[in-house]
Amino acid sequence: VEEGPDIETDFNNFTALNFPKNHPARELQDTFFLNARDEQGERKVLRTHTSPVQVRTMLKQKPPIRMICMGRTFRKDSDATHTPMFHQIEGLVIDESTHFGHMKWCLEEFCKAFFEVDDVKMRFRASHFPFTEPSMEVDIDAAAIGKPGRWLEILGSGMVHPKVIAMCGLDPEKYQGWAFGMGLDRITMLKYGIPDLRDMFSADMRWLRHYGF
Ligand code: 2U9
Repeated sequence: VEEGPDIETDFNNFTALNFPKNHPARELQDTFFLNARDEQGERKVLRTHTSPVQVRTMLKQKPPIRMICMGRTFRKDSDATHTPMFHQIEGLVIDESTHFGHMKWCLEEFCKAFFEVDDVKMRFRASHFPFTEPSMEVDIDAAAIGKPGRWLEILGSGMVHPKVIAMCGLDPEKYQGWAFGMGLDRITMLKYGIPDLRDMFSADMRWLRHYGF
C-alpha cells in the first residue's frame, strides 16, 4: 500500500501517464495549478488522480510490483455528484507475464467483497484512457445493490500502455501490467444510496447517524 503527496509535478501527474501537452485534462478549468514550478519549469498541480503514486513506485522499485494506493484527488468540478476534492483507489500490477485474465479475477473479487455479495455480474466496455491500451470501463449488474437489471459504472481499467512503462523507467519489451482506478466517493454513493455527495462534507450528525457511519 503506497502513498504520495497531494501536490505533484506535471511529469508525475500527466507526462509519465502519456497525456499529450494539449490534452483537455491539463486545462485550467479542470486542474488546480499552483504558482510554484517544478525542476522542469512546469507549474505544480494538485494531483487530479492518484496515478502519480504508481509512477513514483515504478521509478523507485523493480518488478514484480503489486500495489494499491488511495487518497485525496482534486478537480475543478462541483455539483451533486462531483466535489472539488474526492478520493480514489487505484491498483497496479507489473511483471513479465501478468495479463487481462488476472485483472478480471482481481476486480470481480473486489466487487464481491465491497458490495458484500456472493456473485456479481460484470460487463467490460471498451473505453479510452491515455495511460492504458486497451482500456475498459467496468459495469456491474445493480442486483449487487438490490436493483437487478440495471448496469452501474463502477471503475476503469486496462493494460498499462507500453509508453507509460517506458516513461516510468522500465523496459516495455520485458514488462507488462494492468491497472485500475475508481472513485471511492462514487462507489460509496452507489453502495449506500447517497444522492448528494456534498452531504459527505456537511458534518451533520443526523446525516451520519442516518447512514449508520
Ligand atoms: C500507471 C499506469 C496506469 C490507472 C487507471 C483508470 C483506469 C480509471 C478513473 C475511474 C473513475 C478515475 O475516479 S475516476 O474518474 N480511473 O478509469 N485508472 S486505469 O491506470 C494507471 C495508473 C498509473 C503508471
